[in-house]
This record gives sequence, C-alpha cells and structure tokens, in this order.
Amino acid sequence: MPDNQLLDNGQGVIDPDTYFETNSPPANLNEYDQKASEFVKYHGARGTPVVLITSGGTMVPLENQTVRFIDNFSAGTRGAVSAEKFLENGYAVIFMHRQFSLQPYSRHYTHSANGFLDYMTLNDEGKIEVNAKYAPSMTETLAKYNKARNNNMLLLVDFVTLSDYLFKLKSFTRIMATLGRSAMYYLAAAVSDFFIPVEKMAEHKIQSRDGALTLTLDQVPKFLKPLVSVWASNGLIVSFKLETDGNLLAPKARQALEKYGHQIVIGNMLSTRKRTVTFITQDSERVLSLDQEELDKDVEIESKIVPELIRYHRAWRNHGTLDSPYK
Ligand code: 9Z3
Repeated sequence: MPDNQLLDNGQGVIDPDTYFETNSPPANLNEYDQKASEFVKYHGARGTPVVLITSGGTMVPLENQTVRFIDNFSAGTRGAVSAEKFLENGYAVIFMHRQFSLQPYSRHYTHSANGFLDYMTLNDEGKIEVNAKYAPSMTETLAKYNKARNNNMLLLVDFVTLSDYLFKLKSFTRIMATLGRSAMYYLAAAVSDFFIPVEKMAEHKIQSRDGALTLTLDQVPKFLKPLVSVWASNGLIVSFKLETDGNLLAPKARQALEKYGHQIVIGNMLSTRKRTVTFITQDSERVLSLDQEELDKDVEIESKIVPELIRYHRAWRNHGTLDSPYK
C-alpha cells in the first residue's frame, strides 16, 4: 500500500459479525474469558448482582506496527468512581478499563499531582513507611480495596485498542447473560466511531516524505444493537452519550435509546460531565446535578448516579420494568 494513502471503502458500514470475522481477537481473550466465567459463576450461585463497567477511551491504530494512533477522550473517572459506589452497594464489578486509565481505589494515588514516591518516607531505621500525612486516608482506601479483592468482588480487565475492547465486550456480555436480569451493563467507555480496517492499514510507520497525510476512516459497526438484542438481552443496559453541543445532547441520547431499544441512556456534556448528567428512559427525562455546596465538599456525581441506577435495577430484577418513582 502506498504511504499516506489509506484507501476509502465508500459509505458502507460493515455489520458486527463481519467485524469479528475479519479481525483477530486479543491474545489474552481466553485467559480473561475464563476469569470472567468463574467470577460470574461464583456470584450467580450467591445471587449477587454483577455490573460490567466499561471505562476509559479506545485507541485506533493508524499503522499495523503502531507508532501513531487516534484516541478517544476519557480519563476513566466516571467508571472508576462508579465501580467504588457499586461495590459499596454490594455489587460485584467487572471493571473493563483502558490500560493505565483510572482504577477504583488506586485512582486516589496513581494520577494525583504527587508522584508515587511522595507517598513514602524512610523512617529513622531506613525502612520505608507511608508518609504520616497520607496514612489515614490511605489506610481507609486500602481496606476498602482489600475487602473488594479478598471477597472476590472486583475483577480488573484492561483493553487498549478498539478491537481489543469490542472482542472483550462481546465475550463478557455473553458470559454475563447467564445471570439474566441480575446483570447490569454500565457502558461508560468512550468508544471510537471511526477506525481503519486491518486490510487497509499501513504495515509500517507512515512516512512524512510524501507531504500532508489524508486519512479516511471507516465507520465502526453499531455494536449496541447486537449487545442489546442478542448478547445481553435480559440485563439492565445503561449507555452514556457524550456531546459537546448542548442542543444535541437530549435528542441524540433519545435517538440512541430508540435505535437500540435498551433501558437507559445517560447524557453528559464534556465540559460539565462532573456536575450534571441527564437520565433518559423510554418515558422519562431527569437531570441529576451537584449544587455548589456539594461541589465545595468534593461530592462526586457518581454518588447520585449509582444509587439511582440501583433503584432502577431493583425494579428490573423484580419484574422486568423500570417503574422508577421519578417517572
Ligand atoms: C461518557 O460519556 C463518559 O461519561 C465520559 C466520562 C467518557 C464523558 P471520564 O472518563 O469521562 O470521567 O473522563 N462515555 C460514553 C462516551 C461515548 O463514547 N459514547 C458513545 C457516544 O456518545 C456511545 S457508546 O456516541
């Protein structure tokens, strides 16, 4: 293939089945499938509700031997904070996240202004200790993390590329389908709408000697469709809709709900996502926000989102409808 010329495939969008037939699964898929199956079986036997959280952005390579790529924005805050809230409410969590994005509990330390070593100190005997300033909150966080891990409540799975994400999403939703209505799918990952199919991708690093680079990206097949109707048909499915134009948010979120037929879309704007979201169901629309006092106290909006979803899920588990008090 000539450098700098990524061929256009016209307007056609391939269907999800074709995507899986023409792309190779990630090397660690079997290993994670096995872990997820055991996790789901364990909690299925105990009647524990399980939530699959997707978190972080997907990466789309421009070259097969990847030097350059396109990324979707997401720090992973929504997913990581939500995981903590679900765990606090007795849910088992499969946390499928972009590698090196925020993780529940660790997030308090890994991506802070401090470097990792700033949390440590050497005592008089030259032994390493947690700096006294951070010890109380770290002890509390570590206890929660250990509780989740020791009780087998948290399974961590990472992904990097779009393809990695899609194969794992399909596989885990199918594994979780055995839980029926006790499963919840919380799709907060920022997933690319565009990609370069393998057969059109440059093998080697695209060279700059030919001047400007023109890229043509294909549309990613609409995976929510088979996810809702086939892979995860009985669970409660919650997807997120991200927009930057406020006029588009509610109509696009409702359009997604109608197109895919799942239960809840949570709309959020890039600039205000940490303080306001809109819950959209077939017959309701409701804004959840943090007021100034809550913002001043560093309340996280996920502490409102997750209990609201748990209420919906309770109704869903009991009789397969949402019947929220907020209809
Ligand atoms: C979201 O909208 C998430 O809430 C954010 C969270 C990515 C904004 P952070 O990780 O941000 O806390 O920094 N996720 C869904 C984004 C997305 O790609 N949605 C697709 C769309 O909008 C539908 S699946 O078309």
